[in-house]
Amino acid sequence: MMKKRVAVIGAGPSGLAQLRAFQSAAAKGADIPEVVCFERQDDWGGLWNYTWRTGLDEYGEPVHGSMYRYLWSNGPKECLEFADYTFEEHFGKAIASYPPRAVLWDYIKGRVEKAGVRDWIRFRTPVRDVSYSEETGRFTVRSHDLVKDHMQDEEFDYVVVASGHFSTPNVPSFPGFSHFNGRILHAHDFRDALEFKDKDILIVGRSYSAEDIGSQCWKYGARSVTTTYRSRPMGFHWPENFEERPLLQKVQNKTAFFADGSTKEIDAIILCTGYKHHFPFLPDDLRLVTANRLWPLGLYKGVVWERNPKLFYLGMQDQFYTFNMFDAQAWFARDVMLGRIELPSREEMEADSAAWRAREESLETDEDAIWFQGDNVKELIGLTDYPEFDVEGVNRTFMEWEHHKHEDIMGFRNNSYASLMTGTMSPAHHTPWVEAMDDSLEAYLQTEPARSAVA
Ligand code: FAD
Ligand code: NA7
Repeated sequence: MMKKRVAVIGAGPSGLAQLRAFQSAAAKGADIPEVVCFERQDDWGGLWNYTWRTGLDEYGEPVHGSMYRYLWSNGPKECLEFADYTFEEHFGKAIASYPPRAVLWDYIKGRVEKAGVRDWIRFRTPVRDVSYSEETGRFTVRSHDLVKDHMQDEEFDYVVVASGHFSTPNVPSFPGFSHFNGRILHAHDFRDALEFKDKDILIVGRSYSAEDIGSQCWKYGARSVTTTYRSRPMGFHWPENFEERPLLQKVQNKTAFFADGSTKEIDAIILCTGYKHHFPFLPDDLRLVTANRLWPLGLYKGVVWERNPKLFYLGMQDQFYTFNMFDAQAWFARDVMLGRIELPSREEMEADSAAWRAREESLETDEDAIWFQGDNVKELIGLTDYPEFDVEGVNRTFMEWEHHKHEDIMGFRNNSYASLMTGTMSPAHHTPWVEAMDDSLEAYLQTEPARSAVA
């Protein structure tokens, strides 16, 4: 019999979880399909693979990266730790709880380097089109080797979409934007807070990007940060030159007008208005259409495309949980593909999803949302051989994180938590976050603060 073939689209944390899931089954003696992972960028790690580029890349492809310099984890690393590859294993010691981007990228890479799956990935090869044939029961995947500038069609038995959903910006416009005398950009194109030093900046939005980019600009010396919300304020205890205002109505020259009648002079506007699920390579009947929410409809257990259960999506939910949730999903998808897990009928899958959706709609607080996502992760892990871990302990760590943010928004990253995988308490970081300007891996891992080269 011909070996089955699996296409994985994207080599970010989700796609890499899928590769690791198959490799770990093979290491335990399972006969696994041929796995081909297509990746548009020239390296792995998805959003964690930082690029200075914005707009189009050197091949004319949309730049995937939305991460920026000096980005530090916005949640405790203890909540995203892989159960099969701990931080202590990777770094050879316990490290502090809110690592900068380069440290997390290194950790993500460490597991897949150890697994030896880099050969499964075709870098610089975006997927252009996926179609399914009822006749053959297989998918045709069209990919574009950018380096050779060559398009190729190949057949696969399964397709796993792991292309991320924080890359195609949602970009509203406001009256007066086309005549504004300053820079307007979306968070997707934000790279370096120093650009806004000594400037009065306006941030549109009230979610993670607004909070973190606002905090970054403040940390790196913006004169003032004003955020504007359409639903409700973030409500943290902001420093003096950081404030929240109701929704922006218009800008005129350099003046911003808000819904409460107030105005503010501003130099630049950063739209932290979220992202769109964007799958230009998928036809209507295979394409997930959803807002950024905890339970998109159409995905059994959050993973299997109910309308064609040979198609899987990883990481498509709004995320409290990240890396270990992608693992839970990838192990589940793997076991469906290996025939270890039998799927119920489409009606039963839809009914199961409808029940999750009903619960999602009843969630009131972030705490409820965290328990909800935790329950999904726990259920998935129970169905596969992914190492069991204390999901409720992770939920509780998220609760502490929320509490620490409300206590001190510019200081929450100075806290430490215990690993739920090893039980080890993480050390405090050597430098408070507001003073830690060097975000390199080397600076983070040293045990003492760096001595300044200049007196
Ligand atoms: P991505 O990381 O987006 O990776 C998707 C990959 O698919 C990319 O490499 C891309 O090039 C590739 N791809 C896309 N389309 C194609 C195609 N057509 N063909 C081939 N390849 C394709 N999470 C945390 O846990 N902690 C944080 O601190 C944190 N901070 C964040 C900060 C920002 C600014 C953003 C945007 C997100 C942050 N996240 C954070 C959440 C982030 O979504 C996850 O950590 C994680 O990167 C998601 O992994 P993914 O593999 O699903 O998607
Ligand atoms: P999110 O979490 O999807 O949030 C999008 C925000 O944008 C949210 O506050 C929205 O307001 C706001 N928004 C969207 N459209 C508008 C308009 N037209 N006017 C005003 N405000 C608007 O995206 P983020 O980028 O913050 O976070 C994504 C990921 O990046 C996240 O996982 C992090 O880890 C990093 P609302 O709240 O609906 O009032």
